[in-house]
Amino acid sequence: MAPLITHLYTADPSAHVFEGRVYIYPSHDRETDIQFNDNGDQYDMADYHVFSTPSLDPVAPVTDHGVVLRTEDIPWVSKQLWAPDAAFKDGKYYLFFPARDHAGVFRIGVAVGDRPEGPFAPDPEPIAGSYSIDPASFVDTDNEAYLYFGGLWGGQLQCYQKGNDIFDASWGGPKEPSGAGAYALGPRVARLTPDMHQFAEEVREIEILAPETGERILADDHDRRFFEAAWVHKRGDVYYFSYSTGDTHYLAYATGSSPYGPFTYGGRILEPVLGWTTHHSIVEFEGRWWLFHHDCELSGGVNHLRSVKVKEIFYDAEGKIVTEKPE
Ligand code: FUB
Repeated sequence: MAPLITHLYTADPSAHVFEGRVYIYPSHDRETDIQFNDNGDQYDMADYHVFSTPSLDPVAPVTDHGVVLRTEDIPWVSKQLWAPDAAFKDGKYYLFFPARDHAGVFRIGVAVGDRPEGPFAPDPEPIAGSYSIDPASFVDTDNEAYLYFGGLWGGQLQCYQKGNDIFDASWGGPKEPSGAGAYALGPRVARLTPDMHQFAEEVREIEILAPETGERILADDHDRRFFEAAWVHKRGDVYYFSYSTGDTHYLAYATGSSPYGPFTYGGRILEPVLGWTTHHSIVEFEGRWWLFHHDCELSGGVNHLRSVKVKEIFYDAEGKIVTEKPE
């Protein structure tokens, strides 16, 4: 399967259907001299482009709407514009993005625009109480909006084990809980205020349960534990929470009956692609379901130079997602 975008490296695609077109909000990967490490310092992105296409079958030429936000536009950001997402609510478009602040701590920002392709004007401060990476917004059918986030290792989620507002720098770097009986850290969620600029409540930890025990997935269960790349979609009354397992390189999902979870592990969506990271979104377009993801084929396997792809996904009669192989 060919990459959707070949004139730039793009990753972490968040896809949404706005005004009858599919809009893609990816990270913009770039070359760097920074030494590769497990903290992800080589993912040194500095701006965002927005892309769109009117058709997925076949994929019509993808339009690059150009740069919509850059590091120097955002007063609180020092570096690393990582995986973004977008939302539409009450006539406005919102771009959510993680980045390191001037103390080197990841926070999540919001920018607002009148059009899906931007431009987006950022708030001067990050969302109060936000931390870690990979924001994913979800506007429910009742028009309530939620922001999911979190990522291990370089994403710093493990630094908040003592509380939402306590950053423990001793857990910085490629670390996470482990050992007999230790539970995996859960992704985070908070309902957003009606204007989408702040959290409307205390950030909550989401539980992802093992179906065979009904208990939280264990920290050492790296094939199934949450690592990063949260995404939520709803099919009928079922909420699907999907994510990357990080160092085991799967896209996995869990299901529940509330946007807050708990979610019960359901299986894999995509087997490992070429490249260390895997990150995705799932969107319904013209009655079919599509998985946007990335791999490193275009760069010949360079982990931080990724390219966005799309493939159709399918559900079985019980609503389980059929596992796909990379193409
Ligand atoms: O693109 C930078 C980081 O790599 C993202 O935030 C993670 O999800 C991983 O894809």
